[in-house]
Amino acid sequence: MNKQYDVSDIKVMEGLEAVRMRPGMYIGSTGSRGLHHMLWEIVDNAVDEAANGYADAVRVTLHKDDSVTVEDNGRGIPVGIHEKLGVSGVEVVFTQLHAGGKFDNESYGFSGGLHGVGASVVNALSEYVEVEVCTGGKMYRQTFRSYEGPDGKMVSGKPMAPLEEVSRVRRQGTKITFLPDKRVFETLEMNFGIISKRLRELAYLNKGVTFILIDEREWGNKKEAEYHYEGGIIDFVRYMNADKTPLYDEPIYIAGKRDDIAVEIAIQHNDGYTESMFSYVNNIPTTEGGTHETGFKAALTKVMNDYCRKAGILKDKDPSLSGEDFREGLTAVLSLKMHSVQFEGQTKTKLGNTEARTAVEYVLTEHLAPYLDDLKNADTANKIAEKAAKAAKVREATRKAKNMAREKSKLENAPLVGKLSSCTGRNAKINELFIVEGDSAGGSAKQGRDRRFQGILPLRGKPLNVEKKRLDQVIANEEFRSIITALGTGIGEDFDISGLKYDKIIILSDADQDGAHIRAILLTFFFRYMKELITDGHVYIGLPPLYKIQKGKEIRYAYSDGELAKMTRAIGKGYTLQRYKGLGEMNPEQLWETTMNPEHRSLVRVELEDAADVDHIVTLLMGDKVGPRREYISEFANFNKTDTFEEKMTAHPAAER
Ligand code: TTJ
Repeated sequence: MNKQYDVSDIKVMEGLEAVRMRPGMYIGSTGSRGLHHMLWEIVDNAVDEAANGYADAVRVTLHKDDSVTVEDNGRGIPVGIHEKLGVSGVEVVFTQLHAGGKFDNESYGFSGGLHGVGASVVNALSEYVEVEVCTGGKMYRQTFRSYEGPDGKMVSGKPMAPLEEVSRVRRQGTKITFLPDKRVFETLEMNFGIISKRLRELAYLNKGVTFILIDEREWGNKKEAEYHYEGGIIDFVRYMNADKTPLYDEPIYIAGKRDDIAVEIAIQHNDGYTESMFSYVNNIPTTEGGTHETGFKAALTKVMNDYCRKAGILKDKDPSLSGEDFREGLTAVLSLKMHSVQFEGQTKTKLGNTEARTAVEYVLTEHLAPYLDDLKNADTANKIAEKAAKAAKVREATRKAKNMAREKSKLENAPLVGKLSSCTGRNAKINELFIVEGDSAGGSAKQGRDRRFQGILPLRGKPLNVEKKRLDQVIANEEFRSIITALGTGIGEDFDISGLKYDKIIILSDADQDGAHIRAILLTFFFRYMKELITDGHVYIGLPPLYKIQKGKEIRYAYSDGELAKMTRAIGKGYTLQRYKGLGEMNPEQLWETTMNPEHRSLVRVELEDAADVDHIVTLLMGDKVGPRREYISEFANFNKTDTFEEKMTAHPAAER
């Protein structure tokens, strides 16, 4: 080790220690979200390499000791000595804040604006990181560690030695293994479902790249998933329409570039009424939409209206169709790759760059207009146009009906709130509304509640699945009408949060499949028609206990299997155990004590991402066809394809040189 190395070493350490002092600032939280964020930081680097065409496989392995390995078959992190810093590129990437991963911006192409904090942050928050780079026929290795120094101060992400050449190899790529530090994170348990879902999404967004997830944490129960889509977002759109009836067989696919912004669009209408738009920028979901979605909508409306006039579906005297009409039953994926991304909005998932709007408008117009004019696409074009024309007619009829209903309700002046038991207090800032599954649980809730501030609305059976319905049909549904009336906000375009009569809307459903389904339907309803309730944090899920443990006079409740195991261990022998199959099995006092009393209950606040996720999953689980549902359920099943990855790791053309 030379002097220079020591000097830069000290400077670097200060940076990483700052990350340790305030982990939340760099990865959001030290809970499960933050833990997964660590993985995404590393995965993003491998995906960048693949997105730029230098790698075609990315593999994630979850190990028994809670460490995680991420590997790709790309060019490898640079191993040469950095001119100014005097250490290898690998060391720079893992020890320099901000430089992490974005070591050489020129050669990096597009990378995510939000996720760019990178590898050095992961290093700072890991007990150890082992880096293996294969490039130019050689394998290199370096290890970093975090530990308590002799003075009691934490040393973070310190290189144990400079990058070392270890052997000769033929393949190329980068392999990172890291163990998140248990002194930083509340949990080290990564979630197979969350990771596989994200890897599948990445596979759709990066066509041709194979993503593999291996979970070897459980003895004798190795789980694997592999995702690879030659069609990319075309396959994504097909998949999302898989349990619906598409209006035409081939999705419309458009790709183009403008002002250094790469735009990719896939579109397919189904015979339903809802619009499902999934937009991404640099592989990051833009849940709140933004300029690119605005550009998409504007261009789609313009191009389609032009077509309708040309094709004679609209006559000169007819008014143009609205954007909504063309988006009825539309499933679309919009994916942008661009530099200097600006995210806005409450959850920083809304694209703000104005040039993105122009780019999408340009690319869509440029490609969609000739596509529609092409005679071999006439059938598709006409189906879209005719569906929109019909949607416009229905919209007009709905408007009339709504006006009539409004007039009528004004006349009668008697809001219908069927089975709602309101609370006596009038303070909307503290009042709570429990939406309860089933009449019997509803009855218990009514008796058990604190009527001063808790209102109860029981739901009979399953509410209407809003996924397949138009707004007027949703409004006509009795269950939803009582929810809408109880809340006092109106719905859809008429939604006005200032009318909200409750601070918390708490969904109480059974801890079984049906309960989950009902919860998903309600969340989808709120997501689609009262989104602000969710973004403003008014929607909660109540968690009833799963078990009652009684020993003598002492009664305790367990809310998870883990908690049950802990409790029964602590209690010892001679207890009785009751498993609650539904809310209805609890008497009013028990329901109050365990689930409704603000001092003891646990609630989960629903965040926009959760609701958007539900939208994803709901689309999947609620359709009429059985095929795709089965696919979803067996998605996590085993299939042995590891060897293909080894093949890919060595067979990539760039590897042979
Ligand atoms: C940078 O520009 C020169 C050629 O190599 C580029 C590079 O760094 N490629 C690269 C980085 N491939 N894979 C990575 C990478 C992979 C993982 C899993 C983690 C990290 C931090 C980087």
